[in-house]
Amino acid sequence: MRNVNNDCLFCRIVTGDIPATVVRETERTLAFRDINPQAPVHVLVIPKEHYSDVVTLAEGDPGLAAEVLTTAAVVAETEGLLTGGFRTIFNTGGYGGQEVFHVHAHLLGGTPLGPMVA
Ligand code: D5M
Repeated sequence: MRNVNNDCLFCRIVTGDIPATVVRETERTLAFRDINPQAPVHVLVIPKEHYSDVVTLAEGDPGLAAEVLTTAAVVAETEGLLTGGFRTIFNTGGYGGQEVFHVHAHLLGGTPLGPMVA
């Protein structure tokens, strides 16, 4: 596999070195529950390859960026979020509040989330 960073927490989840509650796996993506959920459903969707953020992913492999979104959409359906709606967020960089520098989509739902606030 290209682009693996052994110092990266989420790369180590992909390899199985660190456990996670996986809800969906495809050839190139992984979806697992956030360890610190901010909503009744809080799933992180990542590409298995290491890209630090959504910008490097979109530039480096736009097809893989689309696969991350497709996996998020399928998980939204399997988690029962399509009726009520849900939120998908990519935190990017310091001002964006990104703490883990392996790109991940937050998929949040299961309750009314209200308007976005900074
Ligand atoms: O979000 C990083 C997210 O990663 C944050 O919501 C906690 C979550 N996290 C951190 N460690 C783990 C493990 N081991 N399993 C599952 N979820 C985890 P950010 O957008 O970078 O601020």
